[in-house]
Amino acid sequence: MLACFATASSTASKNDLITPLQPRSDYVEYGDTLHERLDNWSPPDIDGDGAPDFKVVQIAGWGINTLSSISYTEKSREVDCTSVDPNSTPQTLCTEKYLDPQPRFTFDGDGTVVLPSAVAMGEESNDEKGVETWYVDAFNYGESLNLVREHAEILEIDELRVLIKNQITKFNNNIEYIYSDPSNLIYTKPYMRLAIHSPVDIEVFSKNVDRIGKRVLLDGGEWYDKEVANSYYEEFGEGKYVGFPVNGESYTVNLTGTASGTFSFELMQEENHKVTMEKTYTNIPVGVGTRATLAFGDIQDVFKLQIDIDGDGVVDRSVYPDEEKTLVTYNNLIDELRKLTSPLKISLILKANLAKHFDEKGKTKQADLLLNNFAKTLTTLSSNKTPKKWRVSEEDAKSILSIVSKLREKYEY
Ligand SMILES: [Ca+2]
Ligand SMILES: [Ca+2]
Repeated sequence: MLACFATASSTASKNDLITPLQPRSDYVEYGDTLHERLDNWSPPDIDGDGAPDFKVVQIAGWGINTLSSISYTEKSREVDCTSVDPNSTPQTLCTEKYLDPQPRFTFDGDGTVVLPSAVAMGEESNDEKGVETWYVDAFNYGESLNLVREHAEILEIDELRVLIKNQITKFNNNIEYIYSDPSNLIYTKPYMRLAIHSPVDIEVFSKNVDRIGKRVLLDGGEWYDKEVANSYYEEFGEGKYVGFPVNGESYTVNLTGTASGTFSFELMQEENHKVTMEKTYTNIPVGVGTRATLAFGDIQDVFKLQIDIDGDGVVDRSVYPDEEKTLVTYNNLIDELRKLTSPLKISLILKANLAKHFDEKGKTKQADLLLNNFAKTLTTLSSNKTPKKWRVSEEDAKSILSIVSKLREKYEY
């Protein structure tokens, strides 16, 4: 690993992940020399009998999300044109390219130290070198006791203290959560990672109202709530990052606007160390006090972000992930309508076709008004007041209305 240090002339702050810094060559050399010494170190053989005179025990914590790297990708966002070019018309939107530093988290760590560093003297116990290696499964420990034991708190794990006692008393027995073979370290349940880019605050609540998010303390300091076992909350540059095990539980994500602009929001679900689902919401307009909520339980859920633009408690619009927006077309709507059994579907198909025609001609306002009228008609048709032979089932109406709201979404900008 290469450590970077600012040159004396650099003014970049430690939170600035964008400005490249010039590494100081003397520090790099110092690091190289130190690492070479550490790599070649082995427990000394004082009496010269060829065997080391004391034993080294390495203990590594595993299962706590640990920052392992930062990857940089070019992204674009919509901003007020005046921030790109001061001479342009205010309150028009321009596309700005920016560098997005995405932190990568790994379960192979204790929240601070990644596994390869913790077991740098060898991944397995090595009698010849006098090195013994043990792994503490802080993930499953945390899950069963519903608490978080990170790097600094690792000695709070009772089982680990038993291991240390056994080392001193030379007593051997199997201890729960403690392994000498790293292949025992596994998690197979779905894990969710969220990333959001300013100007938005994010907090997540579990069904039991356990919170993950930032809290500002009375003295102005900050505290990160991680009340869900094996969850994390981190901030890097402009981004805020949250992770938690899904475990079939339902979660609510609350977003609160802190300035006006647009934000992007990404969800990623992993299972067995593989990404099984990704959803992205880009360029969502936001203002101070705008609130957005997303409720979900598992992969099958519809990822509808409900937005209360003015923060008055009434949802003003719904936003679907980018992938779903592009998938929904007027033809999908018409196909669904054709499947209905109600003879009144003819009038719905006519309206849908007319709205499609307006859409193709770029008359988005007319298309939007017509879809609004369509939605009202459909709601009436699905109500109990409509005679049964003409009625559209509540279930059909719900799925058609969700297509309509996805189609209308693009007219709201
Ligand atoms: Ca010796
Ligand atoms: Ca509202």
